[in-house]
Amino acid sequence: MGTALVYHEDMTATRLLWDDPECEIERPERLTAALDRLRKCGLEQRCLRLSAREASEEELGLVHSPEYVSLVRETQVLGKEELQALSGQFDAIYFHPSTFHCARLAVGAALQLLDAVLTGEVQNGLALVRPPGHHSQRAAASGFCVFNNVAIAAAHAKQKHGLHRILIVDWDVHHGQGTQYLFEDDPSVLYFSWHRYEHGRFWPFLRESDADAVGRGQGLGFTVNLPWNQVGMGNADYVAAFLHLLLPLAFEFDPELVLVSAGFDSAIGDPEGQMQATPECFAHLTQLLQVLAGGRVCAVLEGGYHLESLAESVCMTVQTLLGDPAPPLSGPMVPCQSALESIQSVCAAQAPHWKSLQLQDVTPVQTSPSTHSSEGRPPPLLPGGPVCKTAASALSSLLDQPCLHPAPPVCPAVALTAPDITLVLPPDVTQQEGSALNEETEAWAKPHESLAQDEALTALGKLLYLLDGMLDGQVSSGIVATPPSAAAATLDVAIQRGLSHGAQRLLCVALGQLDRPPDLVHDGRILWLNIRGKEAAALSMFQVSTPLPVLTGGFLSCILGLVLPLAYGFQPELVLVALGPAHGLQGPHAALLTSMLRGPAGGRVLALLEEDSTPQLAGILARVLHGEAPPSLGPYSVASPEDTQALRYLRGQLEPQWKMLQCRPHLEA
Ligand code: Q9C
Ligand code: ZN
Repeated sequence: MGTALVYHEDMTATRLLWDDPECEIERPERLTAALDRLRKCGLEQRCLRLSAREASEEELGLVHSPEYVSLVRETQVLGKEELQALSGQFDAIYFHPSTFHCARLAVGAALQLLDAVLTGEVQNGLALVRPPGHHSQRAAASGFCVFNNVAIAAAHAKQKHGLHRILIVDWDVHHGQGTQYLFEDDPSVLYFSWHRYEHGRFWPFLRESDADAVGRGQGLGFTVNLPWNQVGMGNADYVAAFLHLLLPLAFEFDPELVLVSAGFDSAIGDPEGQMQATPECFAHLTQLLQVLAGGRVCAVLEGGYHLESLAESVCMTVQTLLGDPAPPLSGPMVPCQSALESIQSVCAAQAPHWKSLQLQDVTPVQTSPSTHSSEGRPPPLLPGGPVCKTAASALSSLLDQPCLHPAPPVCPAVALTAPDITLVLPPDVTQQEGSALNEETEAWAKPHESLAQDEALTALGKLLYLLDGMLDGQVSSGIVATPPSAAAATLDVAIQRGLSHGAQRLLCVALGQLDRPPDLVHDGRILWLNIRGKEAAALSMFQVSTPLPVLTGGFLSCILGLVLPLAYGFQPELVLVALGPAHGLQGPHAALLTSMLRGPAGGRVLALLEEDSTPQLAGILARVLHGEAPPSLGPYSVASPEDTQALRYLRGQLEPQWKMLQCRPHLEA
């Protein structure tokens, strides 16, 4: 359905006219660097370009006082001295004669994006704006922000489009206190922000940025603050926060729209944030949000002051909005202790307000000192220390390449044997697909009785063809339908073929009656996860089985609390999702699982389903593999005690090996 990119060149006009070390980082080049990179990577050309309009004063009045709007309007005619004097009345603010015009364009850009998404003109989009917005309050500018772009967009979505549930995700490294104040008693806006906090010693130095600020009155539980108490938070910490905290809440909230306060000062290299997350991490954060609200995601730029890091992170975000799979994450996927302490303190503060968090045990895990010493990475060091040097060199090697992920992406392919399913197939795959049914296929089929039938052999030929395409990088993902009797054998061949092709890590998610092939190697190259095992069991760290959870809540906590942490920790080259006999999954659930498994595998997901599956199921899987949003699961229902018990048991068993499962810190015994 498309991705909008909203921009206007005039937003480069506002700039600092005097000496102020605190404000000089917010400069026009931020926008031009981001836009240039989008062009060079061919991403801008793939978007629907919208030219930003100015917001009306009525629209500004949705969240700002008339007196404040007048004050900003009047800055247009002030001289430099007067501008400087007025700026001094606010915290970290500069005004320029063009500020009012730019700030109205910034709001207008957010509104245009929102309207394009909510009228169905596009699926999602990004507004590239200056000045940023999330520190701006009803009657005050703050932290480079003049009008609160995202807050006005949320108010407009409620007022003009009649929306009832809006999720704001603020991944900027600063606390968007302005947005928090504007919605703190409003249960129709769930505001989530993570931010550098350092126990209150980082700007804006507010007590109400801490985890125990959860909203007021009707809005209790609809403000979610995740304070980072150390610098150096990285990919594992950000992904863990999404899996264990934000996404459970977000699914329970069931938003109609996701607004992102998309600041990239939380990325590696940024002088303000001092964090370590690489640009690819923003592709993953975006992809994780796209499973909400039917994929209606509007991202609006906030901070981001390292031009290269900012530009690359913006590209990652746009590329993912366009539906391309997120590139694999680099670095060890082990959240640090400080991050886990923060996540756990938010869970404790929010648990009274959210059923989805009550599943989590809030007491820290006891471990022996010996296991503890071997885990995790060294604690982040202070600015100027070795960690920063590492970050800087990692960043420069990362950014040496002018364009990391050129468009267009590799296409997904679909090979279905069922004739009544009409889907668009990449022509090169469909035409050659017959040739895969050759002696090699027969050789692979030979050991399996169930593959002797013509039908099964045809399906196997298609599977081998797709699998080779995926392993060679010509095809990103695929679907194969097999006769029900041949599902297990086909899966077995797929695994063997993957291994013989040299795959080092293969994740196999088997739903329904599919047993782990008996002759499979136990050397860590295969992570076997059976959902619908008879009971929860971890036979080894590479062989896990869990019952199929019954309700939506149980299914979600299984995906977010088990499947994805394992998958992100394993970092597979390829994921096989097999919907075997009696898998019992409904379309939306299967689509969600398949869609989310694209993340940890760089998009390389091969789905196997049974030939007698409905065309709807095959169609829905083909669409999510192509990057479309899965359909909404609808209202949240809580997990059953049995499902919660199974999940807790498996987590307890597997946490020592798979650190992404952790959502609480480990205490020294
Ligand atoms: N060194 C945004 O990112 N200065 N605003 C903090 C700490 C203010 C950031 C000084 C930072 C404002 C939108
Ligand atoms: Zn910021």
